[in-house]
Amino acid sequence: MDNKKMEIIEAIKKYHTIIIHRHVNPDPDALGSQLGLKKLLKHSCPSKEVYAVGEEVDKLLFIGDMDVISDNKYKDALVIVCDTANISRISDSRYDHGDMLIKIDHHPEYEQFGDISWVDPSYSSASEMLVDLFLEFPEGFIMNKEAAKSFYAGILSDTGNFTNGNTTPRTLNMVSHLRTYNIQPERIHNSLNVKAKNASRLQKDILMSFKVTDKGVAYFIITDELLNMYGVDRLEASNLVNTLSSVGTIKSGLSSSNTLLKSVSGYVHGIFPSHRSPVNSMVEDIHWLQALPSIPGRRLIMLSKHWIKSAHNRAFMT
Ligand SMILES: [Mn+2]
Repeated sequence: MDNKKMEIIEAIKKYHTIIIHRHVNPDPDALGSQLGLKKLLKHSCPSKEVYAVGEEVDKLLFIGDMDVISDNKYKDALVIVCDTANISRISDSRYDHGDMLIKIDHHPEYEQFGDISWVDPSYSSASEMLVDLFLEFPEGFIMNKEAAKSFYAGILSDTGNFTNGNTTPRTLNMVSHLRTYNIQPERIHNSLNVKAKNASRLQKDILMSFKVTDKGVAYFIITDELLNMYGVDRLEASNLVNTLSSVGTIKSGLSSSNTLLKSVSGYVHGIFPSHRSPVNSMVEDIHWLQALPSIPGRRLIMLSKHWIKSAHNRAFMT
């Protein structure tokens, strides 16, 4: 039995008030892990006070909404931060006002924080970590349909609908378990993948105008001007990140890839699937694209340079 998992379970059992945070600009895994955890704990331990805090994203409200809580709730509380590699990206700065802090994350360790830190990049998503955690402790923790839906949304999104290389047999086992709660995968998929009219038009522009480097990397730069022109916001644009993933004829061998660059909101996913290393030093300038070694199948969308810069300033990639 993994010690960290045991320590986390003990802490959850011990505290009456549990406040769950995740990263700013939340994606479906940030919200899915945060809200899945909240729903599972509320279902399993109804006497506990469990809260999820942070900004809300209209498009992802189907996963659940946030709690607005006063500062004094943090007194003697356990705070759990999901899916967040570094402190500056935690949504709601009160994360350190509790009595104990736990980090649960699947990104490569960038900044250690928390009294307990469970970081394991072998998981596809923070949602998968939590499903795995509670499956190991069935005596105190019970999944329900609502929690399963949240976790499913997180896993679906972070695995690119189970097409990325981070989809392991364990991932599918977790999903298989979640499916027994009568969730409706098609509804979750549709909710995650619905695109507004303007985003669809931008996507068409990407497909018509993407460029390819001499290393065989397909990319497209979305500038702020382009966003304004199409009337698309950053979150909507971030959902287009897989647009070039089906471009298979740029160079032979491209079809085997699962790599992509997701730079909106400071994310870069899976550029180096074998190392999973942070690429912070590489995003200073657009020219790094030219310097990338030729890895069969790499494709990416680059989004506004401004975001790449801010990702660099945060000096970490997820
Ligand atoms: Mn994640």
